Amino acid sequence: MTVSTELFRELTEPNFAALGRLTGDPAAFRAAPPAQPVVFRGGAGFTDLFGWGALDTVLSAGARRRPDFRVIRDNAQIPDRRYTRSTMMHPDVPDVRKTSDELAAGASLVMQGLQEYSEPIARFTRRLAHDLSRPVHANAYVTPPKSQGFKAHFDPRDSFVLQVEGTKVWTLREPVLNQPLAHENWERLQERPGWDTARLEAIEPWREVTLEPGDCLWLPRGWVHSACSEGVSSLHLTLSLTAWTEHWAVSQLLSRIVEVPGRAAFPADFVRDAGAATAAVAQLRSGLTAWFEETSDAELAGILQAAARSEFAVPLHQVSAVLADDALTPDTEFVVNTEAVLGAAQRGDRLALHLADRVVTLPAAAAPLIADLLGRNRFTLAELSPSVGEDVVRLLWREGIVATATATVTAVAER
Ligand SMILES: O=C(O)CCC(=O)C(=O)O
Repeated sequence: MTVSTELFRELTEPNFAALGRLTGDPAAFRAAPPAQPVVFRGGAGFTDLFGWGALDTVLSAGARRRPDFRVIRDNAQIPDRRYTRSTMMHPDVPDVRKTSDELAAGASLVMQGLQEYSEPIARFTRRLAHDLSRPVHANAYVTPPKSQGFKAHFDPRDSFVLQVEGTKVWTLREPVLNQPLAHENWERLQERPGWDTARLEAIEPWREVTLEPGDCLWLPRGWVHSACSEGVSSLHLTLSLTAWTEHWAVSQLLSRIVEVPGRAAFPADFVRDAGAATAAVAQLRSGLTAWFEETSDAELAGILQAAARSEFAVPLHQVSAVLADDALTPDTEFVVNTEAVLGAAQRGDRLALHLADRVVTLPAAAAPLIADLLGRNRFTLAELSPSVGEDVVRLLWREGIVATATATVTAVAER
């Protein structure tokens, strides 16, 4: 069986479950993300993702360790010992009492990489990543009243800022470095001779915006920003997106291809002798040019697609998919993690589903069934057509493409 283009589209098409919550027109946004900051207002709020209660839980009983969290004051990181304590297991868990004291004195708390340890955020960021075909990283920023954590700076990633609690006034300035690359991180640039952080504060603001709970600010990479809380404490989430830059593509190609010119050593003379260095570079250039000419576009594209997929978060697997295998009944409810499938291709009579961490293959004839399942939010075995083998559902369950509908999974999946 040949899988049709239409079926391939159905297997991988974004359903905009997450991007639709953040922006007005997710399809238009995906096709052409705005080049300037935009505020999307009037959402139903984000406390289902992370709020004061979730913060308390991860800080006090979440077994988090540095650098999952850090405390900032006046643009500088406070030494760890002022807000951490030791346990029998770890030397660097949050000391909630000390952290609270620092916050009361005007410091800000940043929870980093929440997509790794908060289930609602893990699910939402995976969906957003699928909607945009870009991996998503999540931080939470907690700021006491009338305070500011960071001075004006910019980030090398496009971000969504989700105001969860309180209000925050954002001062936005036009980029000083156009479309910064991942390594052109502001904290690193600060260390460059001649780089003056204060000059960012001196730039005339482009706009000042106040974010209220439920508002979402789109902040393209490079835009200079700083934010100040108002009369009450503020909690916001920043979801930042990987940029698939040409710079990224070139470095991936060079690092992933074994046949790329590069095994030969440069002559040691190149360090002190400009002529030897120039000759070595000429040889490298001709090797690289020949290599690029000999390698097909499709081959290079395949390498880049695989490289990109490996940067996405792996599907949220349920260990019960293996341990509770026998407990499956016709009425067991499953939710569908459409976002687990990042790509699909046909290989002979097999259908290959590309996940972040592996490729799952099924008979190509199963493509319509898989497309049908991925189009659902939830299902029970009893609802599926008798032609659907239970073994296929079990395989998808083990791979994290479907999950049994526990209370948390259901609550998040249905928003
Ligand atoms: O809240 C702040 O001080 C700055 C937050 C920030 O830079 C961000 O969310 O990207």
